[in-house]
Amino acid sequence: MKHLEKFVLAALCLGLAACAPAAVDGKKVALSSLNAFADGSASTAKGEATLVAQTDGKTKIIVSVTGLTKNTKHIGHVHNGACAAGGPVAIVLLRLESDANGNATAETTVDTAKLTGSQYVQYHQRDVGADGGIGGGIVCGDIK
Ligand SMILES: [Cu+2]
Repeated sequence: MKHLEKFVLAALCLGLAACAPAAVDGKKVALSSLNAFADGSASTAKGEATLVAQTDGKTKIIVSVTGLTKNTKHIGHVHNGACAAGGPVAIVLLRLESDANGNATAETTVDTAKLTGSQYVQYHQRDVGADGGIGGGIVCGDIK
């Protein structure tokens, strides 16, 4: 019985794009500059997000960004939709904290089932402030 259940599950996974680990594992998302930094200057941030399947079935999203203002904090999300059109938050990512050279990395382990449909990775002008504001996006990439 156990074997049959496993076989059925495997067969279902082969037929469904939503069986996500195989679908997103190894995917690389190019992150391009978007809009302006919090000080109003044009964003020079760019980088990459890499999606890596974990042994527990979750997915690690590894974000690496250069060109940030030094020593700044930025909250990020996976949003539903596309960079060009925007869309609601699907997953909150760990913040980027830039070093003295404007480089930052962040690794967030997420529920793979939440990575579905048209989505994009975006980081914002600021960390979440006392007013809850985070500003517009400064770097963005569609997950394709
Ligand atoms: Cu966001």
